[in-house]
Amino acid sequence: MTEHEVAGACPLDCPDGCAWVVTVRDGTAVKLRGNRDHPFTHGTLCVKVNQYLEHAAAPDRLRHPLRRVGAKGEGRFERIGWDEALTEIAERLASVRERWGGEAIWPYQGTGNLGYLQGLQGRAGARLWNVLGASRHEVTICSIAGLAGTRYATGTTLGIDPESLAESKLILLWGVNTLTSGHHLWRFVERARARGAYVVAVDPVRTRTAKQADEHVAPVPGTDAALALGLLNVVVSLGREDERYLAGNTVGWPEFRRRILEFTPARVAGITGVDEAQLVRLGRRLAGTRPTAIRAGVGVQRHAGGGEVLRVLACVPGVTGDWQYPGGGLAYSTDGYFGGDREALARDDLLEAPVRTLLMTRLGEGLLDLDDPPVKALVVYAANPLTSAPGQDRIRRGLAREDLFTVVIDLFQTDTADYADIVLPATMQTEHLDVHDGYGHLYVAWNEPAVAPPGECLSTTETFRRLAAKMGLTEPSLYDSDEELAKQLLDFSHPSLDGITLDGLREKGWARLNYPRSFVPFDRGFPTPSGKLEFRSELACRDGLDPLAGYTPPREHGDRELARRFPLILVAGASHFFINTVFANKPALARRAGPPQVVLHPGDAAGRAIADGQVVRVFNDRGSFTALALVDDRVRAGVVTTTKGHWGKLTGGGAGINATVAERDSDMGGAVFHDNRVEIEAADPR
Ligand SMILES: Nc1nc2c(c(=O)[nH]1)N[C@H]1C(S)=C(S)[C@@H](COP(=O)(O)OP(=O)(O)OC[C@H]3O[C@@H](n4cnc5c(=O)[nH]c(N)nc54)[C@H](O)[C@@H]3O)O[C@H]1N2
Ligand SMILES: Nc1nc2c(c(=O)[nH]1)N[C@H]1C(S)=C(S)[C@@H](COP(=O)(O)OP(=O)(O)OC[C@H]3O[C@@H](n4cnc5c(=O)[nH]c(N)nc54)[C@H](O)[C@@H]3O)O[C@H]1N2
Ligand code: SF4
Ligand SMILES: [Mo]
Repeated sequence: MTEHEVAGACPLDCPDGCAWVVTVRDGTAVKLRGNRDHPFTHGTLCVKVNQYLEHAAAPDRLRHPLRRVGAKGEGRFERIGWDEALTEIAERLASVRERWGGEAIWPYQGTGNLGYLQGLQGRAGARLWNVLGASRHEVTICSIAGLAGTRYATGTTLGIDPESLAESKLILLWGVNTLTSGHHLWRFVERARARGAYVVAVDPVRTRTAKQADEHVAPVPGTDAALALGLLNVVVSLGREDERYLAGNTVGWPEFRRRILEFTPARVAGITGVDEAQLVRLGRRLAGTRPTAIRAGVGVQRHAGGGEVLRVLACVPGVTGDWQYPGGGLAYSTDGYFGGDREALARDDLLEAPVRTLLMTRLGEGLLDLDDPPVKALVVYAANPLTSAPGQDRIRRGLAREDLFTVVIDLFQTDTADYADIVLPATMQTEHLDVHDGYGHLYVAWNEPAVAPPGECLSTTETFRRLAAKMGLTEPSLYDSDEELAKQLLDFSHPSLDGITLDGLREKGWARLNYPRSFVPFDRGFPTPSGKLEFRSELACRDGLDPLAGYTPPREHGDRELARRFPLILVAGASHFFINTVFANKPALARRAGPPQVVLHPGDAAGRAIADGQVVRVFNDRGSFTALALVDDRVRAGVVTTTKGHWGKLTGGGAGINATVAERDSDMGGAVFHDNRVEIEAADPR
């Protein structure tokens, strides 16, 4: 018997970017645990990834290429060889390109793997798509409105090191369900608490996280910017703005101050539904507590005014002066602290001419409404858009198009894969090489392959190398090995990698990026055009937005006619047991998650004669899905909640939450998952 340990990292779309250690016995991975030495992972993974090895060995794992034999969506496939599969894909892509041009190909990459080589961070496959002149795919599904919003204010998407929350005295967990969606941060929250910090959860739902906070503030969805301006109103009324910081470090304060004064506590209570006394109390706490940190999640920016929310939240520490203290400021994303050379991987210089950009959240539109050229070939990888993207009914119609050639590269036969012409089996993280950072911490990780892939699974890099060869492409960089790619990415001359070596990283599995332990990101100014925090932004003005940070109401919330027909606002965040749609087919986790549920306030349930545990239909003009009613006051009247992730084909009926979500952008792009009015009725008992 031989046994050894291999260092790796979790590839999933999670801020925690855990470093792990795999125990391999006689060529089989037998144990997976969090890396104990890693300051953020700290020896633990999560309820989902604790089952990763079982998931990798699951009987329903894709192990061979498949060709569809039934109708699109029916799910009937036959096994074929790699050579046959790649020959067919190469021929179809070539003929689409010849007849319609490269832009008729849509490479639709999702968030299933965040790796720089195999996944999203390095835009795996981009070299091939650039050589073919395919449409550019923009990943608008997750966080981009918030990233754009912070950028107008601070000039960057980077905020504070989340670990510095340990030094905070007031922590506002704003639209983030930390204990479910990235629980490793909680240790730092608890550390701050042990030193007297006060923790507030701002969420329309009393989540697992809100229950553990010292206080829960529950605004009506989409009204957070008004809430933040209301809190600042209290700060300013008390004269507790940091005048010295404002004078030296910000632009547009007099105008922003006037705007803040418009958001009186009484008015804000009316907009947000938050009790005026609670708002004033929290405003006073904010006025008197330094440092205050805001940890914002993606939930706050999935509304018509979502970008503005993050813009205002980035302005709050400018008014209080918190940006100058360790443990003060805003943490939204750390993506970008790692100075790896992404461009060296994606090689956009290989594009012969500019191409159009297609948005991940507009798949229905792309498949149904687009011409010049229409999308004729769709290559979906590490994505399950039929379940995860807005406008499910339209996506389904688009995927069913007989003239569309669809390839799905995945680990499992997902809802989306049922519509593929060819399905290709991908490797999982223990089976391929990769490099990772995290969007909730400042570490880089190396993932060494630990075991051989099952069946005929191939890594994403290898799949694209073989496809390029089949297509007879001569661009040499299409054939770079994984190790060469890793070296191109890891440009050790970048200051963030100072002191890190390839051998060191590979040996230990992770390294802290070269930033001090406790640091203030903008102590030498902000990377805005003015070099200061911009309450007023010329760039925003140029982009057709309000030059001044402010409040944009959610679109469906305020629509009276819509409110009459669809009185309930639906928010659907992370499930504790799945990550997006990953693990929803894992029996042990699916059992723990239970069937899709929708939580209604007792008043809303009574008014509709809906009992706890009853099967209900959730619907609007766009579509419907069924779920079990859970009657509970964790939501206020008028707000209902469910979780994302369930596969339609496993939970009956085929439809999910995104059947009700509009294919519409927020103010700064990205989906409006929670700006969604619905009605609920008891499902037909027959
Ligand atoms: N277990 C698990 N972990 C995950 C994921 C998962 O699916 N499951 N998904 C991963 C991914 S892809 C991401 S992007 C992150 C996301 O992690 P989070 O940022 O935590 O995102 P969500 O759970 O989508 O939403 C967070 C909270 O926002 C609330 N919310 C909705 N609308 C509003 C609003 O208008 N205002 C306020 N204040 N709150 C609002 C929701 O009720 C929810 O509790 O988590 C990652 N981690
Ligand atoms: N209603 C509603 N919808 C939402 C959200 C919400 O809050 N509410 N959240 C949104 C968010 S935050 C996100 S990020 C998106 C996610 O949407 P998507 O990016 O479509 O992610 P998933 O649906 O999880 O699909 C990921 C797929 O990748 C596969 N996979 C994993 N690793 C690999 C690999 O190495 N190679 C290949 N080829 N495949 C792999 C998995 O098996 C899975 O099928 O969903 C969004 N959808
Ligand atoms: S999903 Fe998140 S918490 Fe779980 S192992 Fe992966 S990075 Fe860690
Ligand atoms: Mo996400």
